[in-house]
Amino acid sequence: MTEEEQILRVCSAFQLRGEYRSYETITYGHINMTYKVYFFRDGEIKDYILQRLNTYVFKNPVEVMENTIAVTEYIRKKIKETGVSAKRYVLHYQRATDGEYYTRTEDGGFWRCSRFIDDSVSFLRAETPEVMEEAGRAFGEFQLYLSDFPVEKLHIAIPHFHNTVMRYETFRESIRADACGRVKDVLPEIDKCLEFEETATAMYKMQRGGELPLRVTHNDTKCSNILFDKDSLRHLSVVDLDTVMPGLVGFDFGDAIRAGANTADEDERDIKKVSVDMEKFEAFTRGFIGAVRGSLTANEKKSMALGALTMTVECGMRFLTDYLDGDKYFHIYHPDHNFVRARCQFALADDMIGKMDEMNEIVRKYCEE
Ligand code: GN1
Ligand code: MG
Repeated sequence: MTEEEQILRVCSAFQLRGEYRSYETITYGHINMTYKVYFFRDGEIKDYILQRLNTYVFKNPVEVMENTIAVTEYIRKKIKETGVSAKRYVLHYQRATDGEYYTRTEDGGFWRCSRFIDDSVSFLRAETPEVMEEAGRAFGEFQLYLSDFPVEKLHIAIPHFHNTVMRYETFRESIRADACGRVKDVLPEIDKCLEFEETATAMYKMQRGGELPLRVTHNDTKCSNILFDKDSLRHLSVVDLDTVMPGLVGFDFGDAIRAGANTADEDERDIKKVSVDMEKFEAFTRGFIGAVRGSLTANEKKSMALGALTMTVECGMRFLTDYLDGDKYFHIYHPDHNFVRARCQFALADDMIGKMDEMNEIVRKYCEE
């Protein structure tokens, strides 16, 4: 079966009406396979997003969908209560013929389908401080929408996802196993990662010690996980809800900085180009802290910048671990992709260490405003 035939089969399971026109592959994500499909109905193009969930990463995809539906329904209700139509502000998933929000294919595929939000765009990286500030508002608002969500209803989609202590253990196991004989080629990066250990595990330990509260968090706050209105560039909806779980607000803040405030791409080879763009850092802080400020504890406020460093080190460590394991987790587009990504994250983390005081000062300023 060709890819297109498979896509058509999935579309028919979701009873997408109208005449099929075409599809395109969206290559942003590192985990799931994402396609946009175009149908023609009532004189108009209707577009949908089809995703094949990565079941190596998400061992229990049904639970992932239960979380996603619970969260989107919760947000939809809140938006509707304000008298606004939620259509463009939260994802709408389609039911398959059997009533479930997913369908399976014979080759073991697990698929879901949502309507494409009209006139929306997303960005791999925030090109301007204005987009970063809007991204801050989007994730801050998301945090507020879910602040009273019943946490016990959420499944843990990936256990220990931001448990940096355990991430270091796994990293050491991968070094010991050296499954692909790559350890000898990446010794400086391994050392670098280990150097960060004390700092990068501090927040997790604070949470365990009761110094930082668990909240419902998104856990993958890349700029590419926000849809913006294509004209006004106002945020519409947060997407990719696969990892919504209890977590630390500083990690949601921090991962957005890691992904959005880097002066280079996540997989930049030339690490001289990698640094934190402080204007974008400040813009995101203004948007995010402006939205959540009132709900933060004193320790949370103090931990935001450390959250950025923690997420950057953790992400670098995850890329490097996957490189050592033989690239089983993240999609790669060339053989040393995970290694290049890891080296870039560590360079960004180095730059953050030098800018820690400045970052903390900016956060403090917006918390007090
Ligand atoms: C993955 O699926 P995607 O590309 O949005 C990963 C995140 C990483 C990110 C790095 C479930 O996100 O944790 O931070 O890549 N998602 C999962 O770009 O592991
Ligand atoms: Mg994701």
